Amino acid sequence: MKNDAIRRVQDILARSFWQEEVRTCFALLGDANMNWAARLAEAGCRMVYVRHEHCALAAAMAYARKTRDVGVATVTCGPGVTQLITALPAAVRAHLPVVVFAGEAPLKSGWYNQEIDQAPLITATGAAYHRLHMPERMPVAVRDAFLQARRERRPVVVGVPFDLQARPWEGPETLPAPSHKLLPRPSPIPPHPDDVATAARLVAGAERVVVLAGLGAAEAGAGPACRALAAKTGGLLSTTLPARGLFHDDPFCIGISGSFTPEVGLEYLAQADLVIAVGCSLAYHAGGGGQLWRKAKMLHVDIDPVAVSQGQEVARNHLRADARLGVEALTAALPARKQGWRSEALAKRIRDSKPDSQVFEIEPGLLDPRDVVEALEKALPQDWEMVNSSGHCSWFFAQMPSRRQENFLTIREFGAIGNGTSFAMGVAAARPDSQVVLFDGDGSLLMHVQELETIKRHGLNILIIVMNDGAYGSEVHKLRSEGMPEEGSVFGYCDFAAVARGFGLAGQTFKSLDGLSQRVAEFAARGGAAVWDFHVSDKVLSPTIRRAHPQPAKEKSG
Ligand SMILES: Cc1ncc(C[n+]2csc(CCOP(=O)(O)OP(=O)(O)O)c2C)c(N)n1
Ligand SMILES: [Mg+2]
Repeated sequence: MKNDAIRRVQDILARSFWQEEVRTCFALLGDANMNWAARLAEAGCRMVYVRHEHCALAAAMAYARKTRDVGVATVTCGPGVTQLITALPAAVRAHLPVVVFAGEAPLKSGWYNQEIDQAPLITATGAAYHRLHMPERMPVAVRDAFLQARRERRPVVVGVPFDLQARPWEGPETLPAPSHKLLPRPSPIPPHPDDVATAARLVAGAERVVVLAGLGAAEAGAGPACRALAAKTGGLLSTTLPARGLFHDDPFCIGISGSFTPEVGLEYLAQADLVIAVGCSLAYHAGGGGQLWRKAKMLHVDIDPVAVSQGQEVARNHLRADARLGVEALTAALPARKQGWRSEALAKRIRDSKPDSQVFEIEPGLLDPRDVVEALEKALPQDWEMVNSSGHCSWFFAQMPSRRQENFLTIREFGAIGNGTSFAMGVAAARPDSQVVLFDGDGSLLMHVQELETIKRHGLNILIIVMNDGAYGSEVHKLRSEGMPEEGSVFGYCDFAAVARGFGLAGQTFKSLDGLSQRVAEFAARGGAAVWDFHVSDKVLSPTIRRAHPQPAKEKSG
């Protein structure tokens, strides 16, 4: 018998999420969430039914980043909740607003096999956990969960015992106003004039300025202001990895700053005497652990400027302001335009240099990952949504300087592999009319390869590019550098084209780059999903690995 004759708590809970304007939910069902999920789906919410709970949450994270709204996922109690633990820390550190509807074990039972104390598990990751144990208050509690997720830009998990969900609803009919109607308008904060004057003196005295923008700058629409500041100081431009592409067409952009800095960027950052970091958290990796700009003073322009970040002293000069307003005020306060270190020759150098010029001897029949990326950079249409994943190969995939920031997503704050497919699914759900292209490693893709089925079933437009070195590249290079056996890090070349076909997707193996543009054109005409497997040599080491893990003499090449 269908149990919808009487109104139940789960009806109101589903309505509460609908009231919060949830129109997409990433879900994996079980006893403790399926009745709620069925009602949300009935209300008209698009449900993306994934094959692992981690992927539901990770997809919701990418969805949140892409839509600048709250991402929503749902999991059952116990084993559904424990699967969230790898994704949550990344969501916390990346400041992603996500709400997860989780079931909880029934309160009425003295014993339940899926029972586990969920709150400490969730709060250990830095996420918030709300126990919803008072049915009449649940609509307000859901609203409050969304309020917290939005205000603190943080994941919030709501746990609702499933016996309570099934109770008849005895509360009021009207729901509270949705969270976004209650939040104060976050107007951009202007800088204090005294701080602008101090910062302007610092900038005026510098000769070699780099303006480094992070996601905060992108979100504040500070890109043009940063370009103007760099132009007035005769300075160069750079971005953090997540903000890659903010200056994609500027001849004085030296690329990403951080672990993935290209050759030319390393050279110029080392000469900089002032780095103006705008709307970025100055995380450990963004400054190469303090190694990238050793000679430079730091000016941090941010709504929350910091002196110390992730264990390092990062900035002694601060301008507290919205990124755009702060940079505009600073530029206006500078005396006159200077030449700085800009020149035609420098622009040409940036334009002509390869991200990494080291020479390696590689095996016949295998590709150089740098050539793969260069060819893809030329061949892939400019309006495709790009998603970068993890692993050693991410150094290479990061080198696509012509791509615009609006079409780029990467979330790496917990350093986990295995997220690429989920992030791509989140982007595909957020931009259903766009083609998404995911760049992933073979190990990372295999970690959640079951999601190829989700991609197929939901008809998501995702082209997966696998940089297949037949190995956990990050591990094999480190083991080799220590003269250790490679066991456990080298697996051989998994046949991803066949794997893709097994899931009903198109699959193709690339051992040569000939005809790549043609393949791209054919795929673009069709759209949809496919897996393209590029067999690359594991003899090509990224500059980051070469610096941190020098190889034994016999392994050295070039
Ligand atoms: C969840 C998780 N498990 C293990 C690791 C350790 N790890 C870092 S990179 C990597 C290898 C990834 O292999 P692949 O995706 O093929 O990329 P590659 O490094 O080969 O380019 C591993 C196992 C991790 N970062 N995250
Ligand atoms: Mg690999």
